[in-house]
Amino acid sequence: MSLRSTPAPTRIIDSHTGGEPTRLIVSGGPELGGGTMAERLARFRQDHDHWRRALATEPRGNDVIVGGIVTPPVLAGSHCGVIYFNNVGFIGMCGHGTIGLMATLAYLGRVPAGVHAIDTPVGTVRAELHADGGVTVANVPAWRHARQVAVQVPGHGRVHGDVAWGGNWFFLCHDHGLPLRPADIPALLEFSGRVRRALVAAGITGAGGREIDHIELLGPPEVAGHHGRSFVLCPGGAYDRSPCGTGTSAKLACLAADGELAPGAVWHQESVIGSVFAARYEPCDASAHEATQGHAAVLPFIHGRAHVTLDARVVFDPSDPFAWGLGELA
Ligand code: PYC
Repeated sequence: MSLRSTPAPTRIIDSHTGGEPTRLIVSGGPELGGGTMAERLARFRQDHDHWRRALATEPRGNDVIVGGIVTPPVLAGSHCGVIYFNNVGFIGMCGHGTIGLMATLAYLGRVPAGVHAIDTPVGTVRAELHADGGVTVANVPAWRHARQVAVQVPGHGRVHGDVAWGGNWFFLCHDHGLPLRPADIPALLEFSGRVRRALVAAGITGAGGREIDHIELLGPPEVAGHHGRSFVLCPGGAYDRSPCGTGTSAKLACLAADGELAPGAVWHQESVIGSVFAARYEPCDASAHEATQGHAAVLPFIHGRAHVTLDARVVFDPSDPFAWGLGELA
């Protein structure tokens, strides 16, 4: 175990989007340098992972938090960049986190209402801050990679799911047979964990062999007028309290591919705790189709609302053996 020197003052702002927390470093934090967002992410992962552990693992953080660092923009015209992380690593995009980012930037007085471009390691997204505090994220293009892939889940039997990209890789499963209610969350965590391990064991991946690190169980909505409900298992073993922005984007791609939702039609997606995103899509142009290896892609729009819950300075006590997270001991 090594105690690190005390870093420059670091300010974090927490928010939640439909119950799912986001913790953003808005000043201080690791120095990631310039280059593309992918290069900054590589530097973060290689040289500054202790910052991720300090903020997103115990004792300061927990398994549910999605952390992020706000960086200078890469593209001319973008407002900023952001790199998202969690208790086990980094994620490409985060829909609820980007809604939280806009609420945080508004709280700081850094953005007026309007559309702002945000650079991420998987592409530039556009987030519109509305006058009422709501946010609509125009995500990276989403597409379905494979339809109704069968996987044998130990202790459960065979289930099927679509493999789709919505800024992260998802396995979207309907025929799980489980109710998606808060009382069932322990069983849903257990089952979705088994699905994830079964996909790895069966060698089922996203495009280019990328690991499918989010499992999305789908079912009917609880509220009249809504269209679907989901339970999403995140990479670190926690479930998403929000309907999951990237997961809803993946769902839109599947609906579009099956001809079950027209461009512009609104889909209300409930989370397992009942929070809601309003989602729609536009078809993507031909260049996006090339990037998706020939699969038709859609441009998802995810609307939700975040609330700031904490504005704090991070303290690193030099005598605290766990100042950089429990993982420092590993
Ligand atoms: O909203 O995209 C999302 C997300 C990913 C992981 C947790 N939330």
